[in-house]
Amino acid sequence: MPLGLAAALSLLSLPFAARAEDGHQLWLRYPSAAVGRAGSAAISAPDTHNRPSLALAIAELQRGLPARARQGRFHLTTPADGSWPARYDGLGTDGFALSSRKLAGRTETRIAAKTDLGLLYGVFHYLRLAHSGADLGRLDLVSSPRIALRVLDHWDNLDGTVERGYAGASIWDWWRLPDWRDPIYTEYARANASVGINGAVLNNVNAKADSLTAPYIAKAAALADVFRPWGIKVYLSARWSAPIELGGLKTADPLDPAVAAWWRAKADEIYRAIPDFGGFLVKANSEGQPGPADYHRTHAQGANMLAVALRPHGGVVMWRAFVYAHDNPEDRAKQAYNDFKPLDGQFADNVLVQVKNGAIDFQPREPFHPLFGAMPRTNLMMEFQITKEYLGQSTHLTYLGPLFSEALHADTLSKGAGSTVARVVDGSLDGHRLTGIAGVANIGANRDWSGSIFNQADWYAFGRLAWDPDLSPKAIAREWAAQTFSPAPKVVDAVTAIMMPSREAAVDYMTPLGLAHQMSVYGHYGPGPWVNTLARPEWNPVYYNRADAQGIGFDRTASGSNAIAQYAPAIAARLARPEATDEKDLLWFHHLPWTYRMRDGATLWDDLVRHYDRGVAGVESMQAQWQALKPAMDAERFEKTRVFLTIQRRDAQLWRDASIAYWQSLNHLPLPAGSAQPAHDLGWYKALSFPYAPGNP
Ligand code: GCV
Repeated sequence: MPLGLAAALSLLSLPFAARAEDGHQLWLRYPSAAVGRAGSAAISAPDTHNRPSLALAIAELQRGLPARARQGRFHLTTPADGSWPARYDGLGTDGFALSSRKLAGRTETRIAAKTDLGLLYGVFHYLRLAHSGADLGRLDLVSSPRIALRVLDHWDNLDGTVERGYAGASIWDWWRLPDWRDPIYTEYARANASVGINGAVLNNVNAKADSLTAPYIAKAAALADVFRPWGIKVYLSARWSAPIELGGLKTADPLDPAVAAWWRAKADEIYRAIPDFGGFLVKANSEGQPGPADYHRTHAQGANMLAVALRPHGGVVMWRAFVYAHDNPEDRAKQAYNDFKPLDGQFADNVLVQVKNGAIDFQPREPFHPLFGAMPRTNLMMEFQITKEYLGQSTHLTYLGPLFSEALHADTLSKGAGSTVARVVDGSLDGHRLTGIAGVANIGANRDWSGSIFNQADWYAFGRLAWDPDLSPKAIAREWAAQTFSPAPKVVDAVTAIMMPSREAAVDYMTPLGLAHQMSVYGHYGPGPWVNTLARPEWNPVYYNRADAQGIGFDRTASGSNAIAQYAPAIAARLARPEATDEKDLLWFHHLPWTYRMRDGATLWDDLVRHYDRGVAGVESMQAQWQALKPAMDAERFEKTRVFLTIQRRDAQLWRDASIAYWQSLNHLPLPAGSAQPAHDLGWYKALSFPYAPGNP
C-alpha cells in the first residue's frame, strides 16, 4: 500500500479507534451513524503535492461528510488553481467562501479560499454546518476572521504541571520531545484549526529560562512541525532575565547593548529551528517576575528591545499588561492603567500589549479593563482565561461564551458610541493591522481534554469569538451542542438552555452585585470572604469587599480610589452615582450601606441574599434539565456531567452559606423572608481546609 494512502486511512479510522463517548473526540465526533462510509465522495481539488494544508482539508472532508451530503460534488479552489469568481476577491488570507446549488439532482458545493489554510477553515465550517443540521443545498456565505492572531496561552510548566490547569498534566511531553511526537499533538492542532485558532504559546508566562535553551528550542520546533499544516504557529513565553541566567551577562537591562545582542542572537537561533516562529509572550514586573523596571526602564523599552530582535524574522512581542506591585498602595484595579497609559504610542509596531478582560484577574464578572479605549496608538490584544480559575474550575458548568461576549461588547465610548472593546481588539476603531486575542488554555491530558465535557465549550467558544467577536454566545452554544451531543432540536434547545444562564448562576452564588476575589486560600475554588492573612493586601478578599457593620463594597468613585476616572468621561459620570451604575457592577464601584435601596426597592442586603439564593436555584434547575436529557444522552457523558452538577450544587450552597454567614457576622441582619439560615456557623466554614486543591502554582 502506498505510504500516503496508508496515512490517509489511518487518519480516517482515528475516531473509531478512540474509546466511546468519553469526550475525547470533542465537537469533532462525526458520529458513525451520520457519516456515510460508502466509498469516497466526489471531491475535485488541485494536486496536493507540497500542499499539506490542502491535503488535510480533503482528508477532513472525506472523514466528516455526513451521509446526506455524500452523493454531492465538491470543488475546492484557490485563485492559483483557476476558475476564481471575482466576487471572492475581497476575502482575507484566512477567509473562505461556501456556496452550493442543485445541478441535475446533485448538490454542487464550492469551497473557495485565497490560501490552502483558508480551504481547511472552509471545510471545517462546512462540516460544522453539516453536523448542526443546516440545509446544505443552498449555501452562500463568505467568512474572514476579524482578528489576525488567535492564540492559546498554555500555562504549562516544563515539569509537566499546568498552572491553573484542571484537566490533568500538560499534553506536552517535554521529556520525550523532540523524538517522540505524540499523536495527541496532531489531534490538538486539528481541534484548534477547526475553530480557527492559529497560535499556541507553549509554556507558562511564569517562565523558566530553560525554554530558550537549544534542547527546548528543538522540542518546540518538533511541535511547530506538527502544527504547521494546520496553520498554527508556536510562540514561547520568554523569561526576562534569560540573558543573565543563560547568557552569563551581569544585567538584563534592555538598554544594555550586550543584552540586546543576546536577544538578537537568541531570536536568530530560534528562527533557524522554527522559520515561522510567532514570537515571545512576556510577563514582566508582575507577581515577582523580573522585568525592565528592575533597571528603571519602562515596559515599552523592554518590549521594544525584544521587538527589534524579532522584527527581521516577522515575529511579534505580546507584552502583558497584568501588572500590580506589592509596594504600591494604589487600588490594584488602577495600577496597569497607570503604568501603561502614559506609554501609549511608544510601543514598536510589532508589539501587542496583552490586556486581561478586566482590571483585576479573570473574576466571574469584571467591568471591562479601562486600558481598552485608552491606548489608541498601541496594538492592544485581549487576554481571556478559558481555564476557569475563578469559575468553578473543572467541575462547575459555567459556560464562558456570555462572559467573553459581554467583555467584547462593552462600549468604551472612546470615540463615541459603538467604540466597543471588540473594535479596539479587531483594530477597526483605531486603524491597527496587527491584532490579537489570547485565551489561557483549559487543555490537559484528561481523556476529555478540558476536565469536563462542558468545559470543551469554552475552548470552542473562544475560537469562534476570536474569529468573529460578534457571533452570539447562544448561537455558538447551539453549534457546539449539536456537534457534541446531537443535532436533534430538542437536545440542542435543552443543552443551550442549561448553558446560557450558567455563568450568571455562578456570579450569583459566588460574587453577586459586583463583588470580586472572594475565594478561599485553597486554589481559588471555594469561598473565603473573611480571608485577611495573606502576605499582600490585594491578595485578600477583605481588600475587595471592604465589608463592615455598616456596609460593603469598594469605593472607586472620587471619594475612594477614583478608578472610575480611568474610563471615558461619560462612563465615569455614570459610575460616579450608585443609582446610575449597573447593579451587576454595583459593589465593584461603590461602598454602600447594607440598607441602600436597590432599584426595585429592596435593601442591598436583602437583594444580595436573593442573588445567592438565585444562584443555588439556578444550579438546581440545571440539574433538573440535565436529568431530563438522560434518554437522549450516552451513559458515559451523561453520568460525568450529572455527578459534576451534584458537586456544583453542593459548592453553590457552600458559597452562599459561607458568604452569608460572614456578612451576617458583621451586619447582624436577619435574612429576608423565605431565605434559609446557613447550615453552620461561621467558624465551621472558616475551618474548612483543602490544601491539595488543584491548579495551585
Ligand atoms: C500565571 C493570576 C493567577 C496566576 C497567574 C497570573 C497571571 O494571578 O492566579 O496563576 O500566573 O494570574 O495571569 O500571570
